Amino acid sequence: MMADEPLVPGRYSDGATLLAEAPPQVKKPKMYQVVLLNDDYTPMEFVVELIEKFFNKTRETATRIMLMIHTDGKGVCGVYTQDIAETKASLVNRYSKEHQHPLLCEAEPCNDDEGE
Ligand code: TYC
Repeated sequence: MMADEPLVPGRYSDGATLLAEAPPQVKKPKMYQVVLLNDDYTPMEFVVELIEKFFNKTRETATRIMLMIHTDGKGVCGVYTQDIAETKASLVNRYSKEHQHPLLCEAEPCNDDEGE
């Protein structure tokens, strides 16, 4: 690299390449909400225990979420990064199947401009 060339990223006449500094990686990850869907068959007690077990909620919070799903059709049990949300949803679906309940769990992207 020649002394009188400005120190900017690019190719220099001597064949040297100066790379630009990477921009800081400070973007917030996109978040995903894990929702449970209502159905007519899964017992309320099973849903409450499942929410306590997989989403680390107290019995009171789990009961409130379960009743919200029961009346509104679905409800958010937790918000996580994509990997964790999708893993939780499949673990919950496997657990429900193992117990012969039709309960369905999904991971869906959060609305970005909510709560900002
Ligand atoms: N609707 C169910 C019942 O009356 C209870 C239930 C709640 C099922 C939440 C699923 O995600 C659910 N037994």
